[in-house]
Amino acid sequence: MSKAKPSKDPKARTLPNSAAGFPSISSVAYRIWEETYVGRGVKTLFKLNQPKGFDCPSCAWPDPNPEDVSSVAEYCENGAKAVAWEITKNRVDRAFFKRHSVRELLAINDHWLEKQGRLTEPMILRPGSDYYEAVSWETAFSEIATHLHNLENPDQSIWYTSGRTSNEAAFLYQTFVRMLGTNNLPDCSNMCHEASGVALKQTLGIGKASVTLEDIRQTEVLMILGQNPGTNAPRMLTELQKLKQAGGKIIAVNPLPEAGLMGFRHPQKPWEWIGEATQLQDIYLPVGINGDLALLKALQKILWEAEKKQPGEIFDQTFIQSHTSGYKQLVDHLDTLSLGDLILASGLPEQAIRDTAELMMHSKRIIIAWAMGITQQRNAESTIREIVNLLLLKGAMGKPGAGTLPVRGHSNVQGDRTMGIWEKMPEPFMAKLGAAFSFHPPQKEGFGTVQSIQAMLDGQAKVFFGMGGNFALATPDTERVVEALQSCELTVHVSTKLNRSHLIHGKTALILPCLGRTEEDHTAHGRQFVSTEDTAGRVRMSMGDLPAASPQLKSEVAIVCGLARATLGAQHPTPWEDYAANYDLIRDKIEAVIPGFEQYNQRVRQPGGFFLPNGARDRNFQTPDGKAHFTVNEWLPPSIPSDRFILMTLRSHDQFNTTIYGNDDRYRGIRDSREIVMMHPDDMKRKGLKAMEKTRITSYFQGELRHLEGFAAIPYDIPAGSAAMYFPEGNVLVALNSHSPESHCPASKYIEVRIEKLAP
Ligand SMILES: Nc1nc2c(c(=O)[nH]1)N[C@H]1C(S)=C(S)[C@@H](COP(=O)(O)OP(=O)(O)OC[C@H]3O[C@@H](n4cnc5c(=O)[nH]c(N)nc54)[C@H](O)[C@@H]3O)O[C@H]1N2
Ligand SMILES: Nc1nc2c(c(=O)[nH]1)N[C@H]1C(S)=C(S)[C@@H](COP(=O)(O)OP(=O)(O)OC[C@H]3O[C@@H](n4cnc5c(=O)[nH]c(N)nc54)[C@H](O)[C@@H]3O)O[C@H]1N2
Ligand SMILES: [Mo]
Repeated sequence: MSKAKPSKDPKARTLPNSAAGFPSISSVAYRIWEETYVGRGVKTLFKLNQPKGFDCPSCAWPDPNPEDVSSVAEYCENGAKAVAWEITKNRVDRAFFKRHSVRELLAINDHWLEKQGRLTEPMILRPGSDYYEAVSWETAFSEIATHLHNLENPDQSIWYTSGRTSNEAAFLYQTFVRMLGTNNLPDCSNMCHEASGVALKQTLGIGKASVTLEDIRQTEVLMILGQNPGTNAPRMLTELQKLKQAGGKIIAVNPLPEAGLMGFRHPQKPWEWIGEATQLQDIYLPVGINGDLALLKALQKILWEAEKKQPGEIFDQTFIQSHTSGYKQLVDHLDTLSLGDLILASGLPEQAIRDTAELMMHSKRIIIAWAMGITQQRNAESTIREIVNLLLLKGAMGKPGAGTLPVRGHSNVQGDRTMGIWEKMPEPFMAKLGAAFSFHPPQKEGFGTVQSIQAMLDGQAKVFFGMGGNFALATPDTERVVEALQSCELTVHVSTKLNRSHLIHGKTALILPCLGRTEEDHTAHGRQFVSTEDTAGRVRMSMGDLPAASPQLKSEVAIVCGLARATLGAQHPTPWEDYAANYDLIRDKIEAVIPGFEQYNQRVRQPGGFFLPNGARDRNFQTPDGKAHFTVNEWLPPSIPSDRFILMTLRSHDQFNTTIYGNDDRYRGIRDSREIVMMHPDDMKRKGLKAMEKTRITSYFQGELRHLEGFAAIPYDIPAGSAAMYFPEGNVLVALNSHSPESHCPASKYIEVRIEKLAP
């Protein structure tokens, strides 16, 4: 991707050792001032995550109980940035598109594109033209319908979803797509927590977290692997602080000493801005990239040796006997492993691992949290199953203060999956969906994200539709994705802001602008609200209260209904117009199809909403034999040539996925550039690289080479042999076929690379 405004030379500074506090408040104040009229911004913040407000459009961290919500808003710096970004006063209208050709926009950076403001009306790019032009909603829908009717079969269309879409919109959307006749419903989850869903479903019968906020407050030990809460789930820090105050211990497993794990000052408690930050982590394990599997096995091995000496003292044998299967096979496997090899592969000092095991040995209430550092690996499912093994050995499942915590990303990514956004929904769901809408849902498994890209490249798919998101940038292997999208007959995006996916287009392209979370949604039936599901499985209502950014915006629900009518025809029996007017009717259908939504319309209106059933939370495991499963996972010590590194791609403090708010990464002490690669100082010396020198990076995958030039090397506190750069810039280096085996989650945190000095 070319960049019009090259960023300045990065300035690395002393690292902060705590997160939040005064700088984060001033950063929010600045952003609100910059993006909006002040009054509108501040008033809106106070509605965030409040019982009658809207769900924060940023992360999926669990919402507190209504009685725990203080009079001050429940928000964080990055949630506030996401809101400010949506309620901007800037507009991208038809005059904007007259001024700028697609070619010209392509040369400008992504921060600038989104910064231009909210999209205001539907736009079309006709074949051969370089300018988007305004188009009516009717024409837009009939254009899409015509393309769909021209396909040889519905499997030639791809229907992507990003995780901001509400339950109501997502449910109708997948219903429409399945009525059309395809299960091609890839989503951002395919690149995110897909591996967690797969591994947890196999072992515990449910692909979601088993704990709630209450549990986090009651746990003795919380282990956090591969997650950066200070930046990506800042509201989690408040809970970590409470846990510490209650005497709980935190173990952080991360190649980087992330500021949010080291210490925390509460941004809404000014008296904490001076003085000592709460020291958060008790043990910090600077694991090498992908050393987690070996670490988890090493911990189990040490615990097992102790259990052999004191039977029943270390493991919860009562739980194991009554609720699990596969215990014998697991401990036999542990006997075959060499502790020395495991410790070596983890990249950690033996004593640190022994200290961790010691802490776990004497604790009964343990929670393990994880995110992208674990899921975006080639062996993601195995590592997650090892997390489950460790918890099950301790009986730390389905009781207060114990369990699994895969921290979800997008604010409603979990709800979208519950609503059926998945290329392979199970048979009972399909049967009920068919019965509720009197049709036969397609049987054939659809494409996930990686398979969708391949299908477009192979000419098997010709229409791409994106319900939110930024497919061109978020997906792996950027150059091939560009080729894939450009080979389509039609690309369509339902979006709030201009992004690169609008510029990397098929022969015909459409932009359909929609309402955001913060905005009022009025229909013929009155003011509507939607609902979302957070990481802990709580479903609650979300109602925006700002006027729409433009009178021509439609809600995502209305867009799905309009498109469904245009495509399926005037005679089609589903009352799309009624659904578009009255969302209660959609919720009635959800109730009819999906277990756990009994009395949906009534319970979603209660303050705080309601929790979905969660078998693992109640030790009622929904596996074929009703037990939680221990698993034996293959383990091969990693072998990479000595001149190569393992590179991870991650988020800076100033972005939301592909939305780039700015070029700083405050908590890591990096300023003014995203075009950097973090390396251990010894590795830099070995490669003859001085600080800020430009590099040439080559990635290797199955004989394929990919290159990235000009990124500045920065000496950083990262294990030797590991390197880091930002997502999405690093995506050009991720091979499409480099993913985990079972869930096909792109291995964007495990890229084998060579890093050299760029020849002048
Ligand atoms: N402000 C903000 N909030 C967000 C987002 C955002 O972009 N901005 N994105 C949202 C989304 S969709 C998601 S999925 C989440 C993502 O939230 P995170 O998973 O926290 O996001 P990443 O930046 O990808 O960071 C992953 C962490 O894993 C560590 N890591 C990398 N490789 C390894 C490894 O091999 N082992 C271990 N133990 N650690 C490793 C990295 O050092 C980093 O700290 O956040 C959500 N919230
Ligand atoms: N290398 C690498 N690649 C990654 C990752 C990584 O860590 N490393 N992380 C992966 C992960 S975890 C994820 S979740 C994906 C994210 O992938 P996506 O979800 O596809 O990307 P986003 O950047 O979140 O999408 C941003 C766009 O969404 C639109 N938008 C914002 N709000 C709304 C709304 O309310 N409705 C609609 N319709 N549109 C809206 C805006 O136009 C904005 O430009 O990326 C993945 N890709
Ligand atoms: Mo994500």
